[in-house]
Amino acid sequence: MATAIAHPNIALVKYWGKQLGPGNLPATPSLSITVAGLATTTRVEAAERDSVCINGEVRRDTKVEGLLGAMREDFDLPPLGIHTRNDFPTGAGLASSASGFAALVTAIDAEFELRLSPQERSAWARRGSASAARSIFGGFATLAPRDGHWSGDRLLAKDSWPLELVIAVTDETAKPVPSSEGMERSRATSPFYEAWCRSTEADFETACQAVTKRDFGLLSAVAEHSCMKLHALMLSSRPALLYWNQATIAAIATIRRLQDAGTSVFYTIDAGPQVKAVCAPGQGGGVAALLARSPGVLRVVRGALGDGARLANSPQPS
Ligand code: 2P0
Repeated sequence: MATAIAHPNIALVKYWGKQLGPGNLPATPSLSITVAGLATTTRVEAAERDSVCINGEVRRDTKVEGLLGAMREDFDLPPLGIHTRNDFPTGAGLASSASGFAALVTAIDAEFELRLSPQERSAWARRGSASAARSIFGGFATLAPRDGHWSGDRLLAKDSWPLELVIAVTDETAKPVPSSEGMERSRATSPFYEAWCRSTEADFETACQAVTKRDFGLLSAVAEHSCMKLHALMLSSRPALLYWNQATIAAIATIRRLQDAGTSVFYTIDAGPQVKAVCAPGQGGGVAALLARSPGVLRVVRGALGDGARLANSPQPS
């Protein structure tokens, strides 16, 4: 049996919306940071029938079933017993599906000696959950069209720009509307959807330049803009998607106060009420202390940039 570890990632230029047709292809390019400090560990083994056990609970998981069905068209895989554990809340806007599918594909690759390249593992992980394509890679990762097809790639190694992260957890329960359903709702109903897709391509180019140049001010501006546009898109869907709570808004205000005081920090928020503060190297301690006292914050989790998905006993992260 093979055991793999993967971390969630946090998008700084967001993915929200799929292309019509097969392959789970996003409608927009995205850029993320992979986050150490939160992890999914997944073990796979040949079994009598397929089964999925998440945090000790046996579940039916249609996304896992879809991925295994697609992989079996290309590879001779036996029925699989899949055991996965998250050391953070599942389905609460902390990207558990990203780390989950990155770990699952990495474990399957090792157990059945498929000899997939990181890009191939990323493409399979994308079939399970598009954001998972980015968690194959450590540091700064992208999922974007390249040479005529969609590809996950590493943009910059984690040690080249060791940003810090503080996650303000404001609600540990699972989100009311899953991301796949929410983004389809936005595609089908928001009058802003086309503008979102168009403008995200420009945001992606700007953010890639900001990361390459390690320009924190430019990255802050484009990442906060992408985040706010995502939530405007969600709010303009029918029925409206509102993932925030009062503590989310209070945490944004706390981060704005820090910015006004000269701290290099910006916020981003996904399909959930947690606020993620991205900090320049050395700024995480002060940001964590203030966010921990922000009204309604249950706890803060500090993180650094993490490695890509890898085997549990592998000394060399990919
Ligand atoms: C992202 N999110 O780029 C965006 C920002 C949430 C908000 O990717 O349908 O779980 O499995 O491909 O990847 C969440 O969506 O969706 C997500 P599927 P996924 O991180």
